[in-house]
Amino acid sequence: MTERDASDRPTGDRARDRYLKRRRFLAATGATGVALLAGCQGGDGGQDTTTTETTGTTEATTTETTETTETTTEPEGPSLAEKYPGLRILSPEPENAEAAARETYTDFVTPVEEFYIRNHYVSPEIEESEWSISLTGMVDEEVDVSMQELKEEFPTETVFHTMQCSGNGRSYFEPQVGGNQWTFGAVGNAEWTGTPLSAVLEAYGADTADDMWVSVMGGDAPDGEDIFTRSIPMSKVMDDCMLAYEMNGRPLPKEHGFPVRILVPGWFGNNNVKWVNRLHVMDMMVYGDEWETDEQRLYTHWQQYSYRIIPEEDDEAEQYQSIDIYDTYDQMQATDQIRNAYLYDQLVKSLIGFPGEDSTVSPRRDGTIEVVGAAWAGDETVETVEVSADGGETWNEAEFLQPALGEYTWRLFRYVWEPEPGDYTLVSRATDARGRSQPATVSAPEDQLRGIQNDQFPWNQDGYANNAYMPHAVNVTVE
Ligand SMILES: Nc1nc2c(c(=O)[nH]1)N[C@H]1C(S)=C(S)[C@@H](COP(=O)(O)O)O[C@H]1N2
Ligand SMILES: [Mo]
Repeated sequence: MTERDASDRPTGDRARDRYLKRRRFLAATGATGVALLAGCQGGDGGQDTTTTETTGTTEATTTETTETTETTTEPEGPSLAEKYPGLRILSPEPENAEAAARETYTDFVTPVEEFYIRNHYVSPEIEESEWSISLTGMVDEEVDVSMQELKEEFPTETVFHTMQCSGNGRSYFEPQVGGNQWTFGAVGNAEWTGTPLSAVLEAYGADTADDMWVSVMGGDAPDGEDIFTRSIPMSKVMDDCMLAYEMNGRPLPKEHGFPVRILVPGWFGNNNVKWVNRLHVMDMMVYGDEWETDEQRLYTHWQQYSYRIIPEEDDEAEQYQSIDIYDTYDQMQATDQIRNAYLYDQLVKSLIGFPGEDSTVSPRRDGTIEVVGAAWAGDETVETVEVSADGGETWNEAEFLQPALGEYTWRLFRYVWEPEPGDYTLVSRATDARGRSQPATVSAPEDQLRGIQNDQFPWNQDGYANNAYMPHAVNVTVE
């Protein structure tokens, strides 16, 4: 619980004040907000930001127009905390940060300043004009596709996609597991714009049969490190995957994959490879000798070893060349076919955004309080959300705040609550269109669960995919 106490509002608010002050300062000096947010896209060869000591002020400013006088070795410019005032930073290098306040889950669109960042390696500094994506493998023509070609020669699409890190909620596992201790904040909903991947594959004669895979590789791994690679089944690729270059109507920020990432709508964050530099069309996932060396799991690490549901009793995940069940929940239940589920589409989950953690609230004039939150279900739609004010003993159906805007985006919900003064434990529970609900708790490791059973989410070695509602409860005092 101390994790959450520490992570709610205060730091976010202080950082936001600084951010707003900075924005005002930038406006006064004629710099645009875009320059601050987009940081690394200076039009000329000048990398990242240009630091100018303006006379009469001690504050450095970032502009797109000022001439570069020298190239510094260390990139200057706003710190991670300044750029993302709504985040609680877990590690500055590589950049890992989650939404600091529950309030983030009362807005339909998550502003970039509050959208979590999850990096295994430090974000690379990339010059868009020098970047291209290699298309290799089972294609008629192996080519390098430039960013310009991607943007100008193919159709453009936009989609709302709620993206959650599969490690979100990891800190609530008992006993605790290693890795970043994400609480509730590693999820956000953004509008993403880019080129449908199907258009690029078709243009260059890729084999797009249903049993094929596209292995998507990131350009961020330093020499000698495992390349962030995810194998995505062709049916999903052809359906709706996108090479995204905009987030909420602006170029992708550096930390979110500038200049281009793959978007796998409805699927866990780990599939949404950033800084994409290669797409390999193949008839299986990255697997075996061809993709790893004796010393290193060069391409296989993040697909076959990591991002798997591994109970306590297993040494490591069982590897497969190919699977034909992609739905994560279905994989978790089909343990005779897949011993350790791969983290693909997101499980049904919800979060209360208001009231905040450990807050004191007074009812409105009519004696009611509006409990507001967000619910999502991967590539399924959310059917119902229920709210309990007594820690899950009794439930009340919530209403949706807006019509469904596609199956990949969360829906905000509201429950009008009429409490007496006192202390309460609020929880929310969502159910998807297939009737699957959030389980109550996380199992004990000894139970060796591989799937959701008896209202319990399986404790697993790497702390993935926790969608149990009780660990996400909010304690509030009503005045
Ligand atoms: N190349 C690359 N892509 C990556 C990662 C990474 O470390 N390297 N992290 C992944 C994980 S685990 C998540 S949850 C999402 C996070 O995306 P975001 O930082 O834009 O929120 O990016 C994914 N794509
Ligand atoms: Mo993640």
